[in-house]
Amino acid sequence: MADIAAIAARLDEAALGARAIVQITGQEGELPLATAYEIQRAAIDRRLARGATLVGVKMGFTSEAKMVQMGLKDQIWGRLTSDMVVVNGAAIGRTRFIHPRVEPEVAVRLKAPLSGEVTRDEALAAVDAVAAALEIIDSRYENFRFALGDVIADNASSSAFVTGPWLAANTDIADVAMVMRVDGEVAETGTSAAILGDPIRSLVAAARLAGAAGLVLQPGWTVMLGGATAAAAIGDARSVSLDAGHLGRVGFTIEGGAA
Ligand code: OOG
Ligand code: MG
Repeated sequence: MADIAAIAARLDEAALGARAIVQITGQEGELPLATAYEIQRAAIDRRLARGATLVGVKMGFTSEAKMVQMGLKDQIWGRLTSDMVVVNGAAIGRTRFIHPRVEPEVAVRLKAPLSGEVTRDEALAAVDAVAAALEIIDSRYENFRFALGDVIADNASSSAFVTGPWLAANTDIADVAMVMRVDGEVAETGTSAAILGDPIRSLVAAARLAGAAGLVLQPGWTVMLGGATAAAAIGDARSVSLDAGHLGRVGFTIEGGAA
């Protein structure tokens, strides 16, 4: 039986100190997925106890490119907290990360609660606004290596996120061309259609998966629908930007650390 509180504390401290830990699977045997989600919640609860608030959820492994890159196929989800928010165009410190990677995504903001089995139309009706977004993932495990239970416990590797300008809910997000640049060089190109063939399906999945864990997606929350392409390593880069056609631009700069 895994010690949920102890593992949650280890993951929380790894994130706080930007220091990698060895993966849980192997050390403590297989991590059942339900236990992994309990660890995730316990680790995030520690953050909430320090004053952060829940601001949404993120989906993971919703595109083929991400499944292939990480060798895992099941959709996962994690929690977004207020201390993960990066303002579009802002500078972030390199030292808060271990080995950060960045992904081009689409985000939605909700105007109504959403939970459990919902139809595509019900999900759409709960959307207040849409935006292009970047997620910074930073696995707390050494070498960015993990089994499914590990990455779920580690809040689906999420570390920070940036949303571009919020646009009307009826803005087309189904097939938006995306060009992500790291230090001005094209790192990944793709389309939002890579997100489950239709990004709104990812919102339907978020309502179902979070609902199964007893979490109701709340009005005002952001839902990150998942990377449209493989993630790109940030390394010593100083800037990341995403051009997402009619969804506009989103980006951030990185300061401090090795360069
Ligand atoms: C897990 C997070 C996956 C996505 O957008 O697919 C994810 C990872 O790759 O470390 O955020
Ligand atoms: Mg992601």
